[in-house]
Amino acid sequence: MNWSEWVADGLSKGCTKKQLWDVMYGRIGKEAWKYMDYRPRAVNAMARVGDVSLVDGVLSDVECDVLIGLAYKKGFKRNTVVNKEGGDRIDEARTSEGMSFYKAENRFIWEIEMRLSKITGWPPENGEHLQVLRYEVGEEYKPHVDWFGDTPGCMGYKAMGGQRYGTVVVYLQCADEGGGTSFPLLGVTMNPKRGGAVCFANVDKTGTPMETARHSGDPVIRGEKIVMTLWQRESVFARGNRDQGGG
Ligand SMILES: O=C(O)CCC(=O)C(=O)O
Repeated sequence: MNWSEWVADGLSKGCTKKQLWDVMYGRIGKEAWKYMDYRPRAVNAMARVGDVSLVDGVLSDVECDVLIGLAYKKGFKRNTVVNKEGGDRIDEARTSEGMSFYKAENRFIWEIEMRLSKITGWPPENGEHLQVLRYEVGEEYKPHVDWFGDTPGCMGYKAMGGQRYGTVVVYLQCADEGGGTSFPLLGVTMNPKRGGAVCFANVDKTGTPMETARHSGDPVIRGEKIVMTLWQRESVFARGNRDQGGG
């Protein structure tokens, strides 16, 4: 059996990508990159810049409306970021409001989790709970990274499923002006259509965090922007429904 067959066999038997990577990297070192891209990817991307992909038609108009309706019903509150001690704090860098669904909260949410897993090729059990973010005029999420650093605060988050390997931002409602998702180090702004998504890896092929994954939710100039985000972990994510601060 060659390494490609070995990876396919392992995945079909339920091994995680991390388990396979660890064995293969131990045996053949960096050669392992040839056989396994150890991170989430957008499978049907319309466009790619570096590790950032634009995917159209992830959700229908009706699905966007239903998600917005469910999010309003559960209620929004001011978003936070992770502080050095591991708590969440309100910060002017992130002025949006947000809410979280439980994982597989209902059949509809479960189906969307499955769809995002298929699009990214990353296991659904590694996903954090889906969150909806709402930005009014002037609101934004300044440039930041989603991956966890080595501060004591981040260690607590990392203990529950490891590093944040991938991010998916699905646009449920586009602003009339402004509000794109920008990657300053790549010099690109993604403006998906309603129902489309920006997907990007936060780590390189070896699982090391990348500075190029730094991104922003740009200020809304006109209208209102509503997105749904998914953070995908290195391994199985086990946690309740607490909103998680940005990286
Ligand atoms: O709102 C956006 O465009 C990006 C959201 C974001 O940066 C995040 O949730 O990490």
